Amino acid sequence: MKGALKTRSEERPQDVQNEKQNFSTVFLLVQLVVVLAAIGGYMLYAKRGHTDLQWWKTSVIYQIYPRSFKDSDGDGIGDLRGIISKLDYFQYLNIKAIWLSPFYTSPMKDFGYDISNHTDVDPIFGTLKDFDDLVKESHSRDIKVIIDFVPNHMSDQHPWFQESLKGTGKYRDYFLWSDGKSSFGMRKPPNNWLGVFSGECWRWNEQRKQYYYHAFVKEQPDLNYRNPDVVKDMNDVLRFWMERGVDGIRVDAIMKLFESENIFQDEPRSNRPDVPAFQYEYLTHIHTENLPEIGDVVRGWKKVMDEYEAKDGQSRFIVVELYDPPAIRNKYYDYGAMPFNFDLVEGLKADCGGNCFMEAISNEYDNLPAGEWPKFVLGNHDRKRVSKRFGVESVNVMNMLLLTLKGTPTTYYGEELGMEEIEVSFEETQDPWGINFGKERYTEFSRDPCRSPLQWDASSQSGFTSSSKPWLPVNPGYKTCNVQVQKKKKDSSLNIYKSLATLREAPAFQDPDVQFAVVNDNILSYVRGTANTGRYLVTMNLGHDSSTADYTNEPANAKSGRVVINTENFNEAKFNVGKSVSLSSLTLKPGQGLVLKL
Ligand code: TEU
Repeated sequence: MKGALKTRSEERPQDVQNEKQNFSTVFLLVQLVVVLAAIGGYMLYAKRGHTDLQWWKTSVIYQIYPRSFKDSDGDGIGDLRGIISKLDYFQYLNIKAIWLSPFYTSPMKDFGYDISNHTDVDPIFGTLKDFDDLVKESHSRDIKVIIDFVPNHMSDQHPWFQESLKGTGKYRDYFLWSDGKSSFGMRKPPNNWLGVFSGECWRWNEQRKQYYYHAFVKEQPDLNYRNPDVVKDMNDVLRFWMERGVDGIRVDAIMKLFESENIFQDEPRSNRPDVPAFQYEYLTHIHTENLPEIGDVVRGWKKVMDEYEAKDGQSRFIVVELYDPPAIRNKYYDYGAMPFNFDLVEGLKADCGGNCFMEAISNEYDNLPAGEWPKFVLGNHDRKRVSKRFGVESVNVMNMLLLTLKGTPTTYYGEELGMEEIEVSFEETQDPWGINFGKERYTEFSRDPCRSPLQWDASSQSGFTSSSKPWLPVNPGYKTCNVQVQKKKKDSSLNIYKSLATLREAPAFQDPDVQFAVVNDNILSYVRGTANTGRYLVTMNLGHDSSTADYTNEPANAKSGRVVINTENFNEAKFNVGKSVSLSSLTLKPGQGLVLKL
């Protein structure tokens, strides 16, 4: 054995040479392994943090209300060509998904949510060719296109309803028809249900000599989903748009899809104080909202979309619209759709500050079914704008909140500029919901004020249209609040939004959970990210008083942080981007917010 071992002196030069070579080979191999491990680790990290999430998790969804976005032909109403002409705007903002409110053929009694042909574009908005171009142009810019799908009702001018009026043939039971009931010899609707926009929801039709049910305006009869042909035909509508390359759908008014089979049942009173008997909230909607039968229909849509996903491997997205708490809305995850979360749009207590916002946000996270993805919305075409609800001075901090939370954010057009609402007199009000409530109360309900044209520049009608009369007036403040002006100003709402939307793509703001830090009546703060992704502290004063706090403990666990984004309203150079800020005693005034790299 001994002889088998060689001492150093016994080694021949060739052996030494071999050993040297072996050593350098091993060294090279080790180096290679280290480099490969680093690449692998990085890929894994990148994958975990970002790339394996579907596009609808990583992107902001930007809602376009086509009437108000950009008019290309001078009729005062926005259109598809107008949108195409502005697609670069989304690239500027780093927005990767747009949702278009209805652009289909419509008599416009509810501004496009009353569809008379589901498979064509209304001439006001353009043509199918324009839509195809919009999809093509968007995709070439890496922007996904989500369309509004309106399954619950349609226009009374739709051929299916016109056929149904005859009372015979295939379309006879496509809608909810009833003889009503007789009370003291008088004909009456079958029940006490109310329309969502308030008032009656049963309308007598002389031709058919029956009542039909309409959850919204009388020109929007509800479809009857207990008829399998309706289900099938609406699936085909979906296929039509999937064939044209759309990436997702936002489903309108999902909660109203079914009504109790026995329509001779009244809904009970809600006993909510100060609600008059004709107002929708007067009743509790046990026969007309969120019936379990909706599940199978939504699953059917998911199946249709899965067919397309299977073809090209591209994830398709379904988000459904309902204003309900997690216990109700989260059922829609089981059906294959993401339910909108409107907790930040309505239901926040007056004077909501840090604690109260945390409660609203936790309501989403804590109730999320395992494996499902959270989401947040700040506004839409049915609700008051952020500047109206939280104050003009809070626009930036609210965008900071929306874009730094974990979950898919939806931004309503113009919120990136902090657009303000317009004033519309009762005489000029166009929205049927407002009109229903009369001169006394129309401002509570009218949606016209949040639908004014997007303010592009300081030229006539804010560059929205060449017409002298846009369909709704442009906000008189457009000369200073517009895209062109804000693009040039480094710390404008627009550029803060752009920075936030860009930062949001960092792995720290994707998968890692929100870890709440200092939270009090004013401050809401949280840490995003891990040691792997890099960590950020987001802190915002959402209350009414100045607040000084120590952030150095867990989860920030740092003495200072470097400012990455601020809300611009600081007037103190120490909060400028790039500055290091001490976390032991940090003061924020109402409306101020910071994103700090730890
Ligand atoms: O809205 C559905 C709808 O009724 C909610 O906005 C409503 O405020 C809530 O359910 C009341 O509790 C959708 C569209 O977003 C809206 O623009 C249409 O007018 C409506 O459907 C009818 O299509």
